Amino acid sequence: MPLSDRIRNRLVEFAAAVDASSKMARGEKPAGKALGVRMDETILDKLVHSLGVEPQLATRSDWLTAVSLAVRDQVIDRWLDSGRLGKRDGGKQVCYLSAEFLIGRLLRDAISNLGLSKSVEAALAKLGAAGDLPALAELEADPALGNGGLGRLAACYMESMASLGIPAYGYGIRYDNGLFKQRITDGSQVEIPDRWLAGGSPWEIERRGVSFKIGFGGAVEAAGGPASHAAAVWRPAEIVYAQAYDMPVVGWRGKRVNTLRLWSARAKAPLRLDQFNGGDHVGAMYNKTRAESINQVLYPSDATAAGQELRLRQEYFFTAASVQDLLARHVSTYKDVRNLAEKASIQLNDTHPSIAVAELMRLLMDEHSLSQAEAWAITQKTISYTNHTLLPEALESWTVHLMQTLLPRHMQIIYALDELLANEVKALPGDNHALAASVALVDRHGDWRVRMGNLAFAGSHKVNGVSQLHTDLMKTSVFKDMDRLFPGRIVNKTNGVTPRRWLQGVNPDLTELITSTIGEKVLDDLGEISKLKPFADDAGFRKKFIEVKRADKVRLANLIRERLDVQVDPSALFDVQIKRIHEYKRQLMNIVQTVALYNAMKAKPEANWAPRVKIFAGKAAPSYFMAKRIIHLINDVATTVNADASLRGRLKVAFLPNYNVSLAEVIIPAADLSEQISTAGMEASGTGNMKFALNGAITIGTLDGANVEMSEHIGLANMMIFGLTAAEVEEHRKAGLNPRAKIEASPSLKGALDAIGSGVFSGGDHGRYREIVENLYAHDWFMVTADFDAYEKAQARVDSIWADPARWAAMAVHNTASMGWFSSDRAIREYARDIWNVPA
Ligand code: 26Q
Repeated sequence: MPLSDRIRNRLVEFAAAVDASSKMARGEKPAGKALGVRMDETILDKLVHSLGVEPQLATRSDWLTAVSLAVRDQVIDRWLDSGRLGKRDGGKQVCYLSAEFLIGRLLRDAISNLGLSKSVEAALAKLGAAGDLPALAELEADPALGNGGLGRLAACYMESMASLGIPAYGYGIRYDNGLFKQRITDGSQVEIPDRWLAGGSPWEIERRGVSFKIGFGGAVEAAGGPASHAAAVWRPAEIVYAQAYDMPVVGWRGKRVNTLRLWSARAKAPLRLDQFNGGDHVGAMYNKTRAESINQVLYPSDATAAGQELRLRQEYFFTAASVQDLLARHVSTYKDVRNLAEKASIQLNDTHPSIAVAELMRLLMDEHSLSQAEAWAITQKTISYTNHTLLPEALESWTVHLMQTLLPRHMQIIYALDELLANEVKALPGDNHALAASVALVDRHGDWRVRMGNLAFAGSHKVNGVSQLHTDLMKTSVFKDMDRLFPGRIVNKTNGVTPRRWLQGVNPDLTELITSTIGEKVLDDLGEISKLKPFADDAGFRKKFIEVKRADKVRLANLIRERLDVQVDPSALFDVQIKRIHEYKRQLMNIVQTVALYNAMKAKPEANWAPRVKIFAGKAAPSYFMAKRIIHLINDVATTVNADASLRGRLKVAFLPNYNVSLAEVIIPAADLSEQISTAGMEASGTGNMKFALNGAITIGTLDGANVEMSEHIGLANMMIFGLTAAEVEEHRKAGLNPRAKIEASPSLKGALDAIGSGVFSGGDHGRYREIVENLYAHDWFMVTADFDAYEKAQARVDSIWADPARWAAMAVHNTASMGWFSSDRAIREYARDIWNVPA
């Protein structure tokens, strides 16, 4: 049969199949055998008719696009069904507003959640495509629309909401460039733009009909009317359009497909033709460039006034578009805004979207004529806020001057809310001057700033931390006074991770071993994984577990060889620290301990050293000097250590460049030891810690963030917990430290710092690490010196357990088996029950 006939037949078949699958999703039975969608024919159809490519001439990237489009068809059927279902049953929807979504590659996730793996693999084999599914999936760009844990959490939560059948929209910015691409040149980080959209993405759909006007600047006029209806007319000086792009979020077993809606900025008049024809070809496109600068990059540097303005423009741009979109959809269904809180929940992922509080107030008062009191009640019932960090430098605030210039109406509303708050404080008994100053939305010291954390807090009915310890600390530190004023508002929702991506997706062999041992139910309920616990004592099971780990380590060893030209032995202990580079995460303590180990090996070359590979990956914020120096140090140590033949390969150091979701997916399954060594009290939760343990790594860590709860589930005997507690860190800081005395008392630490400071790793350059070493002697805010000996002892304990492979394997199995509670499904059920009031 000629190709065109085959395709025509196939389209007829396909139409029937679409109808059938729609019926299935509606709970009706499909007619006949129509569900047998022929994947091979669809892929071929896409290749020829969507890409216009002869199959014989198709490149690997053409095949990838064709497969993605074929899978996308199946996604879209369920997507449309989910939309119809949502409209029909009138349930509540969740809007998750986040500056970051670290969604990772989408093809494999969609295929696996829809149960299409077998049919796609068979189709590719039949078509003789240029590569099998894993090879093609590797070519997909990784949308790095985020920088760390907060962004990845948003992606895990979107997936869990779809998997639990919760109608949800994720709202964010369609950054043209993801977080920068990291190159390592001469040991140092170099940032280059990450043009993830350059090849187009089959996973986004531009919604031409969904676009909102976003105003900036200008003036506010009173609208008249009674004082209780304090409406106003805002006449912005500048308008930018927010254009919607939708990406599907496919739930497990295709239960629901939700929408990730990302906004892209469009100028009102992108080309001034008169100016262009007048010869000013660049100036004619000024509006376009200015508007589109909004969605160029994530977290543009705020070192300049222009940078700060851009950041606030970004935040308002995506928040206003999202809130307007929600209201437009709500009003079109219910014709009234008064029941908004019964039909929608807005979750603020940190303070970046917290201007939503003022924007929702503005829309309810100025566009929908509600009184301030009515609007405030609805706003607080609708919004809730998640805090992800207590670091003072990450608490957002904008000067009143900037807010006034860019968002004059919002500034008015913030002052009005500030007054409401002040009145609530006044109503309390006693002298509350200090309380009033600390809960105020506007900090009246110095240059007068709007505190975005207080705005988010005041505008929410629930405010949550992301681990028990973090939540407790919120109540005693940043939000101590807010907690007094609004007791009960702060709740804990310990983070979780999606097992679909972080177990099934990254570790199909381990998944197969687990399901063949305890059954398939674990795929629908990670809680079932505890049934694996008895198998920690089963030598036969342990052997298989170790075989899977070994294969994952071989894969990582190959990647290290390809990327770094460094040979590592897959039977060595893989000791891994991958995360953003930050002083509080203490990569420095890890690399100093590595140097101490190196010194010890050199001093006693004949001792029985257990082979180790120290693996690092992570990006430093472009303006973070110390973090960049730490990257340089790790790479310098790697160069020296890896070239030292006297070690006989027993110590290797690898810094893998450009850490992102895809890299994490290869590294995590291959880890033996997971480094979670933050200064206690500083890591809000951590989520990498959960992914590692789930994949059978043992944690070396402090009692920080969710490590605390992990230790409760896993048991202290099966983790390497060390170091100061959060309370002890606080005491030490109050009492003042003597890091010099600590260093002098620890020959191992002193030796390592001497080596680093004297240029052993920097070709004799004494200056390169001066700041790092001097800072440890002088301040050591992050307690590297205070915790160093305890860390070294914990590492020695690691070595002694590693020396007994059966014991190590039993611990590893036990770790995997203890992670059921850390599923994002559990976390989302808690949000649904305690914050959103939606069924899950
Ligand atoms: C704020 C103001 C000015 C400039 C930047 C920022 C800013 C940007 C990003 C503040 C915070 C972030 C990101 C924070 C983040 O990723 N936090 C992580 O969130 C995870 C999910 O809850 C936790 O597991 C991690 O512990 C926490 O570090």
